[in-house]
Amino acid sequence: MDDGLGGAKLSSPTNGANPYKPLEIRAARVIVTSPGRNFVTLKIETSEGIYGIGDATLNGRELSVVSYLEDHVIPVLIGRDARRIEDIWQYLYRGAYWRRGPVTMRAIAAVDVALWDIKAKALGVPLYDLLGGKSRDGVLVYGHANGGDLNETVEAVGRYIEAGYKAIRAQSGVPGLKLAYGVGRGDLYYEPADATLPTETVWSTPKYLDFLPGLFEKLRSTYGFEPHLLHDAHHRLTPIEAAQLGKMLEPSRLFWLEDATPAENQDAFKLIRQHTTTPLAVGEVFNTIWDAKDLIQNQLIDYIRMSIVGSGGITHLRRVADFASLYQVRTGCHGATDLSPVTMGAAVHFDSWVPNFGMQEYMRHSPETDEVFPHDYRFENGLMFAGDTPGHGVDIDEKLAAKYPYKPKQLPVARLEDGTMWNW
Ligand code: CS2
Ligand code: MG
Repeated sequence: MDDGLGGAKLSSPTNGANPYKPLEIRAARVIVTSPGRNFVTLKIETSEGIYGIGDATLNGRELSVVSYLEDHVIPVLIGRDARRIEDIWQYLYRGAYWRRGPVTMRAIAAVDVALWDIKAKALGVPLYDLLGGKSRDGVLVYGHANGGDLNETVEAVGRYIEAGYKAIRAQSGVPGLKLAYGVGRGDLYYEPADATLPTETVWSTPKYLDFLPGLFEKLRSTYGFEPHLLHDAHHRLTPIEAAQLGKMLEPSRLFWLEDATPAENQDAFKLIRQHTTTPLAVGEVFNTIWDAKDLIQNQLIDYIRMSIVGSGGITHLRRVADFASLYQVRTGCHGATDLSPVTMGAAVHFDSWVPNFGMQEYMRHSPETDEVFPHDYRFENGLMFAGDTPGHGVDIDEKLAAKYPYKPKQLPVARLEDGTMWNW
């Protein structure tokens, strides 16, 4: 039937019955739990009884996001149609007036991921299908090998290779430095936020630069060039020191050198690029596309490490990934233990879809954490696989979560040997 205005009436597969009814947001609450470490989770419930959950954990500053959600976001969510993800995203971003930043963008991320979870559940599909379907079956992940010294670290990398990992990040204690970044208890778990007040660590770049190239030479001579090797300089170097390190590591052909220098001044990476071809990854502390725009546009990095929880959710990270793909920059999402299984679940769906996928960080959560957050993603032979449960495939056991009350913990700080405050 033609109404003469060109709006042809198409026959619908469900004969007009719209399975996809308005989903009014009826309630939302924040769940704080500490099964091994602190996590903040937002649960949104709708009129059709369909609920969604999103991660809002900001390591060492958790309660700031709890307040942002409870005092400022949840009151404006109630009554809205959960299907309108984009409008709610814009409402929370533009409507905040005070844009960006780790607290605001984590609060927005929690709402966003919960809404994508709800929409996928309402349509009965796994999240990757909503994003455009799988571009790959399994996503390449890297694990964290670390040791108190060179030999311990080399052995730890060996254990990861035996466990089927194809990519391993290697972090080691540095001779002459008591507490180096990335060195923790045992192989699988490392939680930096380990004390109620920040642990003071001492850093020396000269000691680190003397030691680190030797570690990767040893790793390559021991395991060859097949395993992908990664390293996190954790924002500790000046641009020229980062250039020196990148150059010294070139023969070891790293998959990436991460956070070589703080990136507030994105142009700082020009100096590094001038001197080395070691691939560069950055972005875990970024919150919006603006933190990365110049780095990507000027081809100053190879991997963008922004995460779903850190950068306003799937809605915003999709934009970052699409922008990065124009410059052949690939994703390398942050996935440390302080990003909850909810973020890991959503990330594996995102990674299964995103065309310019590079690598996913996978720092295992503790058994207690996995129990509180049942999930259907699985690790097999160096790859992570998304499940097919409708939604992002992660849930929260609220009764169990209540057994683990919040424990105030802060991230360490770093000072140079002369006492100067430095980057942890
Ligand atoms: C690190 C993180 O995994 C990484 O790449 O940079 O472990 C980081 O130190 C923590 O997420 C901080 O909370
Ligand atoms: Mg890092």
